Amino acid sequence: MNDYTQVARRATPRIHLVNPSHVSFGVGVITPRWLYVLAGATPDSFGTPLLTDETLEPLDPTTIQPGDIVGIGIHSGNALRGYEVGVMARRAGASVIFGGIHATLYPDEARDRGGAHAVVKGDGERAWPAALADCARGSLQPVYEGGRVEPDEFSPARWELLQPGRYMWGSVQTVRGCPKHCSFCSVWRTDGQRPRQRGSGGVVDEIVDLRRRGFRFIALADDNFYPVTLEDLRVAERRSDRSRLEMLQALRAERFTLMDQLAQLPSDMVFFTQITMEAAEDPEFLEAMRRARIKGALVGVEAVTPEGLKDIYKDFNASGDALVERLRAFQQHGIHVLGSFIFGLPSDRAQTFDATLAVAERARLTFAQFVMLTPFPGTVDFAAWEKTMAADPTRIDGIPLTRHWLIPQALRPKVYVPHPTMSADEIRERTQGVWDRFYSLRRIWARSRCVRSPRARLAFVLISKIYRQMYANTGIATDSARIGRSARWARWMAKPCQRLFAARPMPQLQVPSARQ
Ligand code: B12
Ligand code: SF4
Repeated sequence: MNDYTQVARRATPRIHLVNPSHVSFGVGVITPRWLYVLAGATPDSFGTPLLTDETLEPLDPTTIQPGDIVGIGIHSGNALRGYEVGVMARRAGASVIFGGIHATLYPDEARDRGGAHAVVKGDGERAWPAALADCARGSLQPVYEGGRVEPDEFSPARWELLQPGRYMWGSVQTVRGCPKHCSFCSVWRTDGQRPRQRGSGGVVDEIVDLRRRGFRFIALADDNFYPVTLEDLRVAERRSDRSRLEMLQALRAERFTLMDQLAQLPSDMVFFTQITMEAAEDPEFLEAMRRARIKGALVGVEAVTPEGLKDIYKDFNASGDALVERLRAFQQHGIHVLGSFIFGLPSDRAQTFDATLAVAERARLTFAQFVMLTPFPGTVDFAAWEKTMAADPTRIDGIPLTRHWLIPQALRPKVYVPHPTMSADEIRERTQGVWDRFYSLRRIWARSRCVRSPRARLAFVLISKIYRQMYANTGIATDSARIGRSARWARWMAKPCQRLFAARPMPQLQVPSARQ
Protein backbone atom coordinates (compact mmCIF):
# COMPACT_ATOMS: atom_id res chain seq x y z
CA MET A 1 0.00 0.00 0.00
CA ASN A 2 1.46 3.40 -0.94
CA ASP A 3 1.38 6.50 1.28
CA TYR A 4 -1.44 8.04 -0.71
CA THR A 5 -3.84 5.14 0.07
CA GLN A 6 -2.79 5.20 3.74
CA VAL A 7 -3.76 8.86 3.97
CA ALA A 8 -6.94 8.29 1.97
CA ARG A 9 -7.91 5.46 4.37
CA ARG A 10 -7.35 7.63 7.41
CA ALA A 11 -9.41 10.46 5.91
CA THR A 12 -12.44 8.15 5.51
CA PRO A 13 -12.12 5.41 8.11
CA ARG A 14 -13.62 2.09 7.15
CA ILE A 15 -16.30 0.91 9.58
CA HIS A 16 -16.30 -2.76 10.59
CA LEU A 17 -18.97 -4.49 12.64
CA VAL A 18 -18.03 -7.87 14.06
CA ASN A 19 -20.27 -10.49 15.65
CA PRO A 20 -17.71 -12.63 17.51
CA SER A 21 -17.86 -16.42 17.77
CA HIS A 22 -15.30 -19.09 18.62
CA VAL A 23 -17.01 -21.59 16.33
CA SER A 24 -17.88 -20.97 12.68
CA PHE A 25 -20.37 -23.16 10.84
CA GLY A 26 -20.24 -21.69 7.31
CA VAL A 27 -24.02 -21.31 7.43
CA GLY A 28 -26.00 -19.51 10.14
CA VAL A 29 -29.40 -20.38 11.56
CA ILE A 30 -30.71 -16.88 12.38
CA THR A 31 -29.39 -13.55 11.11
CA PRO A 32 -27.57 -11.68 13.94
CA ARG A 33 -29.88 -8.70 13.92
CA TRP A 34 -27.69 -6.19 15.70
CA LEU A 35 -25.16 -6.19 12.83
CA TYR A 36 -27.77 -5.06 10.31
CA VAL A 37 -29.45 -2.64 12.73
CA LEU A 38 -26.18 -0.90 13.56
CA ALA A 39 -25.35 -0.82 9.85
CA GLY A 40 -28.71 1.00 9.52
CA ALA A 41 -27.72 3.42 12.28
CA THR A 42 -24.36 4.20 10.62
CA PRO A 43 -24.50 7.65 8.97
CA ASP A 44 -24.07 7.56 5.18
CA SER A 45 -21.02 9.81 5.47
CA PHE A 46 -19.11 6.81 6.91
CA GLY A 47 -19.86 4.61 3.92
CA THR A 48 -21.17 1.08 4.06
CA PRO A 49 -19.85 -0.87 7.05
CA LEU A 50 -18.07 -4.16 6.47
CA LEU A 51 -19.98 -6.82 8.39
CA THR A 52 -18.38 -9.99 9.75
CA ASP A 53 -20.41 -12.68 11.42
CA GLU A 54 -17.96 -15.15 12.92
CA THR A 55 -20.66 -17.78 13.29
CA LEU A 56 -20.16 -18.07 9.49
CA GLU A 57 -16.40 -17.63 9.29
CA PRO A 58 -13.66 -16.08 11.42
CA LEU A 59 -12.73 -12.43 10.91
CA ASP A 60 -9.95 -11.93 8.36
CA PRO A 61 -7.51 -9.72 10.34
CA THR A 62 -5.96 -8.33 7.15
CA THR A 63 -9.18 -6.43 6.41
CA ILE A 64 -8.50 -4.13 9.37
CA GLN A 65 -6.30 -1.16 8.56
CA PRO A 66 -4.85 1.60 10.73
CA GLY A 67 -7.47 4.32 11.25
CA ASP A 68 -10.45 1.97 10.79
CA ILE A 69 -13.25 1.84 13.36
CA VAL A 70 -14.24 -1.59 14.63
CA GLY A 71 -17.57 -2.08 16.41
CA ILE A 72 -17.93 -5.35 18.35
CA GLY A 73 -21.23 -6.51 19.89
CA ILE A 74 -21.11 -8.97 22.79
CA HIS A 75 -23.41 -10.96 25.05
CA SER A 76 -21.87 -12.90 27.92
CA GLY A 77 -21.53 -16.09 25.87
CA ASN A 78 -19.27 -14.59 23.21
CA ALA A 79 -17.52 -11.88 25.27
CA LEU A 80 -14.23 -13.78 25.45
CA ARG A 81 -13.93 -14.11 21.68
CA GLY A 82 -15.07 -10.48 21.36
CA TYR A 83 -12.14 -9.42 23.54
CA GLU A 84 -9.68 -11.35 21.34
CA VAL A 85 -11.07 -9.55 18.30
CA GLY A 86 -10.88 -6.18 20.08
CA VAL A 87 -7.25 -6.64 21.11
CA MET A 88 -6.33 -7.75 17.60
CA ALA A 89 -8.12 -4.76 16.02
CA ARG A 90 -6.48 -2.31 18.41
CA ARG A 91 -3.06 -3.76 17.59
CA ALA A 92 -3.86 -3.27 13.91
CA GLY A 93 -4.29 0.44 14.62
CA ALA A 94 -8.10 0.61 14.62
CA SER A 95 -10.36 2.44 17.07
CA VAL A 96 -12.31 -0.18 18.95
CA ILE A 97 -15.89 0.35 20.18
CA PHE A 98 -17.79 -2.28 22.12
CA GLY A 99 -21.56 -2.54 22.61
CA GLY A 100 -24.25 -5.11 23.40
CA ILE A 101 -25.68 -6.40 26.65
CA HIS A 102 -22.41 -7.66 28.15
CA ALA A 103 -20.45 -4.50 27.39
CA THR A 104 -23.37 -2.54 28.87
CA LEU A 105 -23.00 -4.46 32.12
CA TYR A 106 -19.17 -4.57 32.19
CA PRO A 107 -17.77 -1.57 30.30
CA ASP A 108 -14.49 -1.70 32.26
CA GLU A 109 -13.93 -5.30 31.30
CA ALA A 110 -14.27 -4.44 27.58
CA ARG A 111 -11.64 -1.74 28.09
CA ASP A 112 -9.24 -3.84 30.19
CA ARG A 113 -9.53 -7.14 28.34
CA GLY A 114 -10.93 -6.24 24.95
CA GLY A 115 -8.82 -3.23 24.01
CA ALA A 116 -11.90 -0.98 23.87
CA HIS A 117 -11.30 2.72 23.28
CA ALA A 118 -15.01 3.26 23.93
CA VAL A 119 -18.06 1.38 25.10
CA VAL A 120 -21.68 2.07 24.15
CA LYS A 121 -24.05 1.13 26.95
CA GLY A 122 -27.67 0.28 26.15
CA ASP A 123 -29.28 0.86 22.76
CA GLY A 124 -27.01 1.76 19.88
CA GLU A 125 -29.36 3.79 17.66
CA ARG A 126 -28.31 7.20 18.98
CA ALA A 127 -25.00 6.47 20.70
CA TRP A 128 -23.29 4.64 17.80
CA PRO A 129 -23.52 7.57 15.35
CA ALA A 130 -22.44 9.91 18.17
CA ALA A 131 -19.39 7.75 18.91
CA LEU A 132 -18.51 7.57 15.20
CA ALA A 133 -18.74 11.35 14.86
CA ASP A 134 -16.50 11.85 17.92
CA CYS A 135 -14.05 9.28 16.65
CA ALA A 136 -13.77 11.00 13.29
CA ARG A 137 -13.14 14.27 15.16
CA GLY A 138 -10.50 12.64 17.34
CA SER A 139 -12.52 13.10 20.54
CA LEU A 140 -13.84 9.60 21.25
CA GLN A 141 -15.23 9.32 24.82
CA PRO A 142 -14.65 6.21 26.96
CA VAL A 143 -18.36 5.60 27.61
CA TYR A 144 -21.56 6.48 25.73
CA GLU A 145 -24.92 6.13 27.48
CA GLY A 146 -27.23 4.82 24.76
CA GLY A 147 -30.22 4.47 27.12
CA ARG A 148 -33.48 2.94 25.94
CA VAL A 149 -34.71 4.50 22.74
CA GLU A 150 -38.40 4.75 21.90
CA PRO A 151 -39.84 2.33 19.33
CA ASP A 152 -40.14 4.94 16.58
CA GLU A 153 -36.36 5.40 16.83
CA PHE A 154 -35.49 1.68 16.38
CA SER A 155 -33.31 1.50 13.28
CA PRO A 156 -34.61 -0.77 10.54
CA ALA A 157 -32.05 -3.38 9.57
CA ARG A 158 -30.12 -2.98 6.30
CA TRP A 159 -30.92 -6.38 4.83
CA GLU A 160 -29.39 -5.48 1.48
CA LEU A 161 -26.02 -6.13 3.16
CA LEU A 162 -26.82 -9.82 3.74
CA GLN A 163 -24.65 -12.31 1.89
CA PRO A 164 -27.15 -14.43 -0.08
CA GLY A 165 -27.62 -18.05 0.92
CA ARG A 166 -25.90 -17.89 4.30
CA TYR A 167 -28.79 -17.91 6.79
CA MET A 168 -31.88 -20.03 7.26
CA TRP A 169 -34.03 -17.51 9.16
CA GLY A 170 -34.28 -13.73 9.01
CA SER A 171 -34.83 -11.90 12.33
CA VAL A 172 -37.09 -8.93 12.95
CA GLN A 173 -37.71 -7.41 16.37
CA THR A 174 -41.20 -6.14 17.18
CA VAL A 175 -40.84 -5.22 20.86
CA ARG A 176 -38.08 -4.54 23.42
CA GLY A 177 -38.56 -5.01 27.17
CA CYS A 178 -40.75 -7.33 29.22
CA PRO A 179 -43.16 -6.52 32.08
CA LYS A 180 -42.30 -9.72 34.02
CA HIS A 181 -39.40 -10.14 36.46
CA CYS A 182 -38.02 -13.68 36.21
CA SER A 183 -34.96 -14.12 38.41
CA PHE A 184 -32.76 -15.82 35.78
CA CYS A 185 -33.43 -13.27 33.01
CA SER A 186 -31.71 -9.94 32.35
CA VAL A 187 -34.15 -8.56 29.81
CA TRP A 188 -36.54 -6.77 32.18
CA ARG A 189 -33.59 -5.14 33.93
CA THR A 190 -31.58 -4.04 30.89
CA ASP A 191 -34.36 -3.45 28.34
CA GLY A 192 -36.88 -2.33 30.97
CA GLN A 193 -40.33 -3.55 32.00
CA ARG A 194 -42.24 -1.14 29.78
CA PRO A 195 -42.83 -2.84 26.43
CA ARG A 196 -41.39 -0.66 23.69
CA GLN A 197 -43.43 -1.95 20.81
CA ARG A 198 -42.73 -0.99 17.19
CA GLY A 199 -45.59 0.11 14.98
CA SER A 200 -46.58 -2.66 12.57
CA GLY A 201 -45.56 -0.64 9.48
CA GLY A 202 -41.81 -0.74 10.12
CA VAL A 203 -41.91 -4.41 11.10
CA VAL A 204 -43.81 -5.46 7.98
CA ASP A 205 -41.57 -3.36 5.70
CA GLU A 206 -38.56 -5.32 6.94
CA ILE A 207 -40.32 -8.68 6.58
CA VAL A 208 -41.34 -7.86 3.01
CA ASP A 209 -37.75 -6.84 2.29
CA LEU A 210 -36.56 -10.23 3.60
CA ARG A 211 -39.18 -12.15 1.60
CA ARG A 212 -38.17 -10.30 -1.56
CA ARG A 213 -34.66 -11.68 -0.92
CA GLY A 214 -35.85 -15.28 -0.56
CA PHE A 215 -36.43 -15.60 3.20
CA ARG A 216 -39.70 -17.26 4.04
CA PHE A 217 -38.76 -18.17 7.63
CA ILE A 218 -38.68 -15.22 10.01
CA ALA A 219 -37.81 -15.21 13.72
CA LEU A 220 -39.62 -12.43 15.54
CA ALA A 221 -36.62 -11.70 17.80
CA ASP A 222 -38.69 -10.68 20.81
CA ASP A 223 -38.43 -11.85 24.37
CA ASN A 224 -42.16 -11.73 24.87
CA PHE A 225 -44.48 -11.34 21.90
CA TYR A 226 -47.45 -11.07 24.30
CA PRO A 227 -46.56 -8.07 26.48
CA VAL A 228 -50.18 -7.27 27.42
CA THR A 229 -52.17 -10.10 28.98
CA LEU A 230 -55.92 -10.30 29.56
CA GLU A 231 -55.14 -10.21 33.28
CA ASP A 232 -53.24 -6.89 32.84
CA LEU A 233 -56.37 -5.45 31.21
CA ARG A 234 -58.62 -6.78 33.98
CA VAL A 235 -56.37 -5.31 36.69
CA ALA A 236 -56.28 -1.87 35.02
CA GLU A 237 -60.07 -2.01 34.69
CA ARG A 238 -60.57 -3.03 38.33
CA ARG A 239 -58.36 -0.17 39.45
CA SER A 240 -60.26 2.23 37.19
CA ASP A 241 -56.88 3.28 35.83
CA ARG A 242 -58.17 4.85 32.60
CA SER A 243 -54.91 6.01 31.09
CA ARG A 244 -53.14 2.70 31.76
CA LEU A 245 -56.09 0.77 30.38
CA GLU A 246 -56.05 2.85 27.19
CA MET A 247 -52.31 2.42 26.80
CA LEU A 248 -52.59 -1.37 27.22
CA GLN A 249 -55.53 -1.55 24.82
CA ALA A 250 -53.57 0.41 22.23
CA LEU A 251 -50.60 -1.97 22.53
CA ARG A 252 -52.91 -4.96 22.18
CA ALA A 253 -54.68 -3.45 19.17
CA GLU A 254 -51.31 -2.82 17.51
CA ARG A 255 -50.42 -6.53 17.94
CA PHE A 256 -53.61 -7.51 16.12
CA THR A 257 -52.88 -5.00 13.32
CA LEU A 258 -49.42 -6.52 12.92
CA MET A 259 -50.76 -10.07 12.84
CA ASP A 260 -53.42 -9.06 10.35
CA GLN A 261 -50.74 -7.68 8.03
CA LEU A 262 -48.62 -10.81 8.45
CA ALA A 263 -51.67 -12.86 7.45
CA GLN A 264 -51.75 -11.03 4.10
CA LEU A 265 -48.15 -12.00 3.23
CA PRO A 266 -47.41 -14.93 0.85
CA SER A 267 -48.83 -18.17 2.20
CA ASP A 268 -45.45 -19.92 2.28
CA MET A 269 -44.16 -17.63 5.05
CA VAL A 270 -43.53 -19.00 8.53
CA PHE A 271 -42.88 -17.03 11.71
CA PHE A 272 -41.42 -18.06 15.04
CA THR A 273 -41.41 -16.10 18.28
CA GLN A 274 -40.98 -16.26 22.07
CA ILE A 275 -44.03 -15.85 24.25
CA THR A 276 -45.28 -16.39 27.80
CA MET A 277 -47.79 -19.20 28.33
CA GLU A 278 -50.41 -16.68 29.48
CA ALA A 279 -51.29 -16.33 25.79
CA ALA A 280 -52.84 -19.81 26.06
CA GLU A 281 -55.76 -18.19 27.87
CA ASP A 282 -56.39 -15.74 25.08
CA PRO A 283 -57.97 -17.73 22.20
CA GLU A 284 -58.52 -14.56 20.16
CA PHE A 285 -54.78 -13.86 20.27
CA LEU A 286 -53.87 -17.48 19.45
CA GLU A 287 -56.29 -17.44 16.54
CA ALA A 288 -54.68 -14.25 15.22
CA MET A 289 -51.29 -15.95 15.55
CA ARG A 290 -52.56 -18.90 13.54
CA ARG A 291 -53.84 -16.61 10.77
CA ALA A 292 -50.52 -14.73 10.81
CA ARG A 293 -48.66 -18.06 10.35
CA ILE A 294 -46.75 -17.70 13.59
CA LYS A 295 -46.28 -21.43 13.54
CA GLY A 296 -43.79 -21.81 16.34
CA ALA A 297 -43.11 -20.24 19.71
CA LEU A 298 -40.55 -20.70 22.41
CA VAL A 299 -42.48 -20.89 25.66
CA GLY A 300 -40.48 -20.51 28.88
CA VAL A 301 -41.93 -23.37 30.91
CA GLU A 302 -38.79 -23.45 33.10
CA ALA A 303 -40.19 -25.71 35.84
CA VAL A 304 -43.01 -28.22 36.10
CA THR A 305 -43.62 -27.82 39.85
CA PRO A 306 -45.05 -24.86 41.82
CA GLU A 307 -41.91 -24.90 44.02
CA GLY A 308 -39.67 -24.60 40.97
CA LEU A 309 -41.71 -21.67 39.62
CA LYS A 310 -41.46 -19.94 42.98
CA ASP A 311 -37.67 -20.40 42.93
CA ILE A 312 -37.49 -18.21 39.82
CA TYR A 313 -40.30 -15.69 40.49
CA LYS A 314 -42.35 -17.12 37.64
CA ASP A 315 -45.58 -17.91 39.41
CA PHE A 316 -47.62 -16.61 36.46
CA ASN A 317 -46.79 -19.98 34.85
CA ALA A 318 -48.95 -23.04 35.46
CA SER A 319 -47.84 -26.45 36.72
CA GLY A 320 -49.23 -29.98 36.65
CA ASP A 321 -52.27 -30.67 34.45
CA ALA A 322 -52.99 -26.96 33.98
CA LEU A 323 -49.52 -26.61 32.45
CA VAL A 324 -50.13 -29.45 30.00
CA GLU A 325 -53.47 -27.86 29.05
CA ARG A 326 -51.89 -24.48 28.42
CA LEU A 327 -49.15 -25.91 26.25
CA ARG A 328 -51.65 -27.95 24.27
CA ALA A 329 -53.76 -24.84 23.69
CA PHE A 330 -50.99 -23.44 21.47
CA GLN A 331 -51.01 -26.61 19.45
CA GLN A 332 -54.77 -26.57 19.11
CA HIS A 333 -54.29 -23.24 17.31
CA GLY A 334 -51.61 -24.64 15.01
CA ILE A 335 -48.63 -23.25 16.96
CA HIS A 336 -45.73 -25.62 17.58
CA VAL A 337 -44.15 -25.15 20.98
CA LEU A 338 -40.44 -25.21 21.74
CA GLY A 339 -40.60 -25.72 25.49
CA SER A 340 -37.70 -24.30 27.46
CA PHE A 341 -36.88 -25.92 30.81
CA ILE A 342 -34.30 -25.15 33.48
CA PHE A 343 -32.64 -27.83 35.60
CA GLY A 344 -30.71 -27.27 38.81
CA LEU A 345 -33.32 -25.14 40.60
CA PRO A 346 -33.05 -25.41 44.42
CA SER A 347 -36.31 -27.37 44.66
CA ASP A 348 -35.33 -29.87 41.90
CA ARG A 349 -34.88 -33.46 43.00
CA ALA A 350 -33.77 -36.62 41.14
CA GLN A 351 -37.38 -37.33 40.10
CA THR A 352 -37.81 -33.81 38.60
CA PHE A 353 -35.92 -34.87 35.47
CA ASP A 354 -38.26 -37.73 34.56
CA ALA A 355 -41.27 -35.64 35.57
CA THR A 356 -40.13 -32.87 33.21
CA LEU A 357 -39.65 -35.27 30.30
CA ALA A 358 -43.09 -36.70 31.00
CA VAL A 359 -44.68 -33.22 30.90
CA ALA A 360 -42.82 -32.39 27.67
CA GLU A 361 -44.26 -35.52 26.09
CA ARG A 362 -47.78 -35.22 27.52
CA ALA A 363 -47.90 -31.61 26.32
CA ARG A 364 -46.84 -32.89 22.85
CA LEU A 365 -44.06 -30.35 22.53
CA THR A 366 -42.55 -30.25 19.07
CA PHE A 367 -39.11 -29.21 20.36
CA ALA A 368 -37.64 -28.74 23.82
CA GLN A 369 -34.48 -27.38 25.37
CA PHE A 370 -33.22 -28.34 28.80
CA VAL A 371 -30.74 -25.78 30.09
CA MET A 372 -28.91 -25.82 33.38
CA LEU A 373 -29.43 -22.90 35.70
CA THR A 374 -26.74 -20.38 34.75
CA PRO A 375 -26.35 -17.13 36.65
CA PHE A 376 -26.19 -14.66 33.75
CA PRO A 377 -24.90 -11.19 34.58
CA GLY A 378 -27.61 -8.60 34.95
CA THR A 379 -30.03 -11.05 36.61
CA VAL A 380 -31.35 -11.22 40.18
CA ASP A 381 -29.92 -14.76 40.41
CA PHE A 382 -26.47 -13.53 39.45
CA ALA A 383 -26.47 -10.77 42.07
CA ALA A 384 -27.48 -13.22 44.81
CA TRP A 385 -24.95 -15.85 43.70
CA GLU A 386 -22.12 -13.33 43.39
CA LYS A 387 -22.75 -12.33 47.02
CA THR A 388 -22.59 -15.92 48.25
CA MET A 389 -19.38 -16.46 46.25
CA ALA A 390 -17.56 -13.46 47.74
CA ALA A 391 -15.44 -15.65 50.03
CA ASP A 392 -15.00 -18.53 47.56
CA PRO A 393 -11.39 -18.79 46.39
CA THR A 394 -12.11 -21.19 43.44
CA ARG A 395 -10.40 -20.10 40.24
CA ILE A 396 -10.24 -21.82 36.84
CA ASP A 397 -7.38 -20.79 34.60
CA GLY A 398 -6.86 -17.95 37.11
CA ILE A 399 -10.44 -16.66 36.70
CA PRO A 400 -12.90 -16.54 39.63
CA LEU A 401 -16.11 -18.48 39.00
CA THR A 402 -18.16 -15.28 39.22
CA ARG A 403 -16.54 -14.21 35.94
CA HIS A 404 -17.35 -17.54 34.26
CA TRP A 405 -17.63 -16.04 30.75
CA LEU A 406 -13.86 -15.30 30.89
CA ILE A 407 -12.98 -18.97 31.43
CA PRO A 408 -12.00 -20.66 28.14
CA GLN A 409 -15.06 -22.52 26.90
CA ALA A 410 -13.61 -26.02 27.13
CA LEU A 411 -12.77 -25.47 30.82
CA ARG A 412 -16.02 -23.74 31.76
CA PRO A 413 -18.08 -25.59 34.36
CA LYS A 414 -21.68 -26.29 33.41
CA VAL A 415 -23.17 -25.92 36.86
CA TYR A 416 -22.34 -22.90 38.98
CA VAL A 417 -24.92 -22.62 41.69
CA PRO A 418 -24.41 -25.23 44.45
CA HIS A 419 -27.50 -27.40 44.83
CA PRO A 420 -28.88 -28.38 48.24
CA THR A 421 -29.19 -32.12 47.44
CA MET A 422 -27.52 -32.94 44.08
CA SER A 423 -23.90 -32.77 42.97
CA ALA A 424 -22.97 -30.84 39.82
CA ASP A 425 -22.20 -34.13 38.07
CA GLU A 426 -25.57 -35.56 38.93
CA ILE A 427 -27.37 -32.50 37.50
CA ARG A 428 -25.26 -32.65 34.34
CA GLU A 429 -25.74 -36.34 33.78
CA ARG A 430 -29.46 -36.23 34.40
CA THR A 431 -29.85 -33.20 32.11
CA GLN A 432 -27.90 -34.97 29.39
CA GLY A 433 -30.12 -38.03 29.87
CA VAL A 434 -33.26 -35.96 29.30
CA TRP A 435 -31.79 -34.44 26.11
CA ASP A 436 -30.80 -37.89 24.85
CA ARG A 437 -34.23 -39.36 25.51
CA PHE A 438 -36.23 -36.44 24.11
CA TYR A 439 -34.09 -36.42 20.95
CA SER A 440 -33.76 -40.19 20.39
CA LEU A 441 -34.35 -41.04 16.73
CA ARG A 442 -37.45 -43.03 17.67
CA ARG A 443 -39.03 -40.13 19.51
CA ILE A 444 -38.07 -37.57 16.84
CA TRP A 445 -39.59 -39.79 14.14
CA ALA A 446 -42.78 -40.11 16.16
CA ARG A 447 -42.95 -36.32 16.62
CA SER A 448 -42.29 -35.75 12.92
CA ARG A 449 -45.95 -36.74 12.32
CA CYS A 450 -46.71 -33.09 13.08
CA VAL A 451 -45.80 -32.40 9.43
CA ARG A 452 -47.25 -34.21 6.45
CA SER A 453 -45.01 -34.77 3.42
CA PRO A 454 -42.04 -37.18 3.54
CA ARG A 455 -39.75 -34.25 2.62
CA ALA A 456 -41.10 -32.23 5.57
CA ARG A 457 -40.66 -35.20 7.91
CA LEU A 458 -37.07 -35.60 6.78
CA ALA A 459 -36.51 -31.88 7.34
CA PHE A 460 -38.01 -32.24 10.80
CA VAL A 461 -35.56 -35.03 11.70
CA LEU A 462 -32.61 -33.04 10.35
CA ILE A 463 -33.61 -29.93 12.25
CA SER A 464 -34.18 -31.84 15.48
CA LYS A 465 -30.76 -33.44 15.22
CA ILE A 466 -28.96 -30.22 14.34
CA TYR A 467 -30.71 -28.44 17.21
CA ARG A 468 -29.65 -31.12 19.63
CA GLN A 469 -26.04 -31.01 18.33
CA MET A 470 -25.83 -27.26 18.78
CA TYR A 471 -26.56 -27.86 22.44
CA ALA A 472 -24.22 -30.87 22.66
CA ASN A 473 -21.94 -29.21 25.15
CA THR A 474 -24.72 -29.37 27.69
CA GLY A 475 -24.21 -31.97 30.37
CA ILE A 476 -21.10 -34.08 30.63
CA ALA A 477 -19.84 -33.16 27.18
CA THR A 478 -17.57 -30.39 28.34
CA ASP A 479 -14.30 -31.40 26.68
CA SER A 480 -13.08 -29.54 23.62
CA ALA A 481 -12.85 -32.73 21.51
CA ARG A 482 -16.58 -33.30 21.95
CA ILE A 483 -17.39 -29.65 21.27
CA GLY A 484 -15.18 -29.81 18.14
CA ARG A 485 -16.90 -33.00 16.95
CA SER A 486 -20.35 -31.57 17.39
CA ALA A 487 -19.32 -28.36 15.59
CA ARG A 488 -18.05 -30.43 12.64
CA TRP A 489 -21.27 -32.43 12.60
CA ALA A 490 -23.42 -29.30 12.73
CA ARG A 491 -21.31 -27.74 9.94
CA TRP A 492 -21.87 -30.80 7.77
CA MET A 493 -25.62 -30.75 8.43
CA ALA A 494 -25.99 -27.00 8.06
CA LYS A 495 -25.71 -26.77 4.25
CA PRO A 496 -28.52 -29.23 3.41
CA CYS A 497 -30.62 -27.61 6.14
CA GLN A 498 -30.06 -24.16 4.64
CA ARG A 499 -31.34 -25.44 1.29
CA LEU A 500 -34.50 -26.72 2.93
CA PHE A 501 -35.24 -23.25 4.26
CA ALA A 502 -34.43 -21.23 1.14
CA ALA A 503 -37.31 -19.92 -0.95
CA ARG A 504 -37.71 -18.33 -4.36
CA PRO A 505 -37.04 -14.59 -4.04
CA MET A 506 -40.10 -12.39 -4.67
CA PRO A 507 -38.62 -9.06 -5.79
CA GLN A 508 -42.05 -7.71 -6.75
CA LEU A 509 -43.75 -8.37 -3.40
CA GLN A 510 -45.77 -5.41 -2.14
CA VAL A 511 -46.28 -4.33 1.46
CA PRO A 512 -49.82 -5.29 2.60
CA SER A 513 -51.99 -2.52 3.93
CA ALA A 514 -53.16 -2.24 7.53
CA ARG A 515 -56.92 -2.90 7.65
CA GLN A 516 -59.02 -1.17 10.28
C1 B12 B 1 -32.86 -13.54 19.23
C2 B12 B 1 -32.11 -13.98 20.48
C3 B12 B 1 -31.42 -15.17 20.42
C4 B12 B 1 -31.27 -15.97 19.15
C5 B12 B 1 -30.03 -15.38 18.44
C6 B12 B 1 -30.15 -15.42 16.98
C7 B12 B 1 -29.16 -14.50 16.33
N1 B12 B 1 -28.44 -15.01 15.38
O1 B12 B 1 -29.07 -13.34 16.67
C8 B12 B 1 -31.01 -17.41 19.71
C9 B12 B 1 -32.32 -18.11 19.89
C10 B12 B 1 -30.10 -18.30 18.88
C11 B12 B 1 -30.43 -17.06 21.09
C12 B12 B 1 -29.69 -17.94 21.81
C13 B12 B 1 -29.21 -17.65 23.07
N2 B12 B 1 -29.47 -16.56 23.81
CO1 B12 B 1 -30.41 -15.03 23.14
N3 B12 B 1 -31.47 -13.57 22.73
C14 B12 B 1 -32.11 -13.20 21.66
C15 B12 B 1 -32.88 -11.90 21.93
C16 B12 B 1 -34.32 -12.26 22.26
C17 B12 B 1 -32.91 -10.86 20.84
C18 B12 B 1 -31.54 -10.48 20.30
C19 B12 B 1 -31.72 -9.48 19.21
O2 B12 B 1 -31.67 -9.82 18.04
N4 B12 B 1 -31.99 -8.24 19.58
C20 B12 B 1 -32.15 -7.15 18.63
C21 B12 B 1 -30.90 -6.29 18.59
C22 B12 B 1 -31.07 -5.15 17.62
O3 B12 B 1 -30.75 -5.79 19.90
P1 B12 B 1 -29.38 -5.93 20.69
O4 B12 B 1 -28.67 -7.15 20.30
O5 B12 B 1 -29.66 -5.68 22.12
O6 B12 B 1 -28.54 -4.70 20.11
C23 B12 B 1 -28.79 -3.37 20.50
C24 B12 B 1 -27.87 -2.89 21.63
O7 B12 B 1 -27.49 -3.93 22.52
C25 B12 B 1 -26.72 -2.26 20.94
N5 B12 B 1 -25.60 -3.07 20.46
C26 B12 B 1 -25.51 -4.40 20.28
N6 B12 B 1 -24.30 -4.72 19.80
C27 B12 B 1 -23.60 -3.57 19.65
C28 B12 B 1 -22.31 -3.32 19.18
C29 B12 B 1 -21.85 -2.00 19.13
C30 B12 B 1 -20.49 -1.72 18.61
C31 B12 B 1 -22.68 -0.95 19.57
C32 B12 B 1 -22.20 0.44 19.50
C33 B12 B 1 -23.98 -1.19 20.05
C34 B12 B 1 -24.42 -2.50 20.08
O8 B12 B 1 -27.32 -1.66 19.79
C35 B12 B 1 -28.39 -2.50 19.31
C36 B12 B 1 -29.52 -1.60 18.84
O9 B12 B 1 -30.01 -0.84 19.89
C37 B12 B 1 -32.09 -11.37 23.18
C38 B12 B 1 -32.83 -10.46 24.09
C39 B12 B 1 -32.75 -9.02 23.64
N7 B12 B 1 -33.76 -8.32 23.96
O10 B12 B 1 -31.82 -8.58 23.04
C40 B12 B 1 -31.66 -12.66 23.86
C41 B12 B 1 -30.37 -12.67 24.71
C42 B12 B 1 -29.30 -11.90 24.01
N8 B12 B 1 -30.02 -14.10 24.72
C43 B12 B 1 -29.57 -14.50 25.85
C44 B12 B 1 -29.17 -15.83 26.12
C45 B12 B 1 -28.82 -16.15 27.57
C46 B12 B 1 -29.09 -16.77 25.10
C47 B12 B 1 -28.65 -18.23 25.26
C48 B12 B 1 -27.44 -18.48 26.14
C49 B12 B 1 -29.88 -19.01 25.69
C50 B12 B 1 -29.60 -20.45 26.08
N9 B12 B 1 -29.75 -20.72 27.35
O11 B12 B 1 -29.25 -21.23 25.27
C51 B12 B 1 -28.34 -18.62 23.80
C52 B12 B 1 -26.86 -18.35 23.48
C53 B12 B 1 -26.54 -18.33 22.03
C54 B12 B 1 -25.07 -18.27 21.77
N10 B12 B 1 -24.68 -18.64 20.60
O12 B12 B 1 -24.26 -17.93 22.59
C55 B12 B 1 -29.51 -13.38 26.87
C56 B12 B 1 -28.08 -12.86 27.03
C57 B12 B 1 -27.76 -12.57 28.49
C58 B12 B 1 -26.31 -12.16 28.62
N11 B12 B 1 -25.98 -11.62 29.76
O13 B12 B 1 -25.52 -12.33 27.75
C59 B12 B 1 -30.52 -12.36 26.25
C60 B12 B 1 -30.25 -10.90 26.59
C61 B12 B 1 -31.93 -12.79 26.73
C62 B12 B 1 -32.12 -12.98 28.21
N12 B12 B 1 -33.10 -13.75 28.56
O14 B12 B 1 -31.47 -12.47 29.10
N13 B12 B 1 -30.78 -15.81 21.45
S1 SF4 C 1 -37.85 -14.87 31.05
FE1 SF4 C 1 -39.31 -14.14 29.54
S2 SF4 C 1 -41.11 -13.59 30.74
FE2 SF4 C 1 -39.39 -13.70 32.18
S3 SF4 C 1 -38.60 -11.57 32.30
FE3 SF4 C 1 -37.39 -12.67 30.75
S4 SF4 C 1 -38.40 -12.20 28.81
FE4 SF4 C 1 -39.87 -11.72 30.46
